[in-house]
Amino acid sequence: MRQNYKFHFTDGKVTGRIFHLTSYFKRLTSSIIRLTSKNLRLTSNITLLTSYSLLLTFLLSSCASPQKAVPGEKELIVVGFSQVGSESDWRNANTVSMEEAFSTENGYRLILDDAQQKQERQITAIRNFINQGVDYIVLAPITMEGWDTVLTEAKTAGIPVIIVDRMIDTDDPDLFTCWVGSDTHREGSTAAEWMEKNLTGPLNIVHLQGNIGSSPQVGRTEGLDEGLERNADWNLVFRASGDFVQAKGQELMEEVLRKGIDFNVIYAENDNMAYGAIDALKAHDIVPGKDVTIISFDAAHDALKLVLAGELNLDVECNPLHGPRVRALIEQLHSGKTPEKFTYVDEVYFDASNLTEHIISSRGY
Ligand code: GYE
Repeated sequence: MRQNYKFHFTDGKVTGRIFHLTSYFKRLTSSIIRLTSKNLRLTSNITLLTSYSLLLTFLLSSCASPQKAVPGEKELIVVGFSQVGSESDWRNANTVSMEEAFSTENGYRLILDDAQQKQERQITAIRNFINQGVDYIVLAPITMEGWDTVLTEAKTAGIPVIIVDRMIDTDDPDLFTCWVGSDTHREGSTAAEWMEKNLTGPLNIVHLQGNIGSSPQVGRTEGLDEGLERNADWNLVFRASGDFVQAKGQELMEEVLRKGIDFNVIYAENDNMAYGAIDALKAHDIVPGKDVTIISFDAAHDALKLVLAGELNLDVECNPLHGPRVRALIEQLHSGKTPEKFTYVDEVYFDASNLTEHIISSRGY
């Protein structure tokens, strides 16, 4: 098109043949035509320039953000996941599950942020996800309180938020789209009911708590507290937080032993703190599972082996394999459906009466 214009209007013969007028008019006409011709050339040059810059912009943008799909390629769904940290085996299994579920092969780009056990870092991570314009935000909240401001920002930006694993406490349920995780209060009640059925009092209980204010800590502590209320011969002899961390569980148990506290039950709010407590007991020639009843939560492979070995008496399941569950929720949202607001994972418990090698090897964590 551009070349045709050029040819037509710069051809003097065409101009001469059309206009047989006085020389004045001829000059006037040819000036007009020259002007028109210049304009058209200018226009065509602008068109050329625009095309070049469009091409350049396209090339530059495809270099700067390789994650963007090229025409014909399926666009990746971008998910920003704010993870609590790596405090336990449970947490690490959870991270792997999320990474596997949100792989590139599955059509996702996962931006994983490890908050290293700090709520401020989770809040910063969420703000970064908002600035990056991710498609979905997934949050495993370290504690229950303190999310309203940042989740309002996500809502204003129109980004759906899926809460996973732990629960948040908010007056506005519209601040998140949906939640999936465990009923940790139920887990605590399961443990307390098991103690009522299987142990004879008096019970002197050492209670190792998870990080204070997290929903698994709150739920599992409530379950025990209700058991304490129901049973006059249960005594709480020590209670402190080991933040779900093995080394801290061990330190707390050493403190109990150093102080000479009399106890016959350890209620550890996760497997890693139970491992730490068991190490401390063994170092003092106390036989775990026999001299002391040990109760734990999570039911990871290593802990279940301890149940089979008789060193751990009860392990209440808490399933960390949330990746496929969160992905299923996002798939529903992506196809315009409204998922259930709350999805609770079914969980069981393991003790010497129901556990086998086969069960351990068939489990995914
Ligand atoms: O029990 C513990 C982890 O939030 C349910 O966090 C999870 C808990 C789990 O560190 O091991």
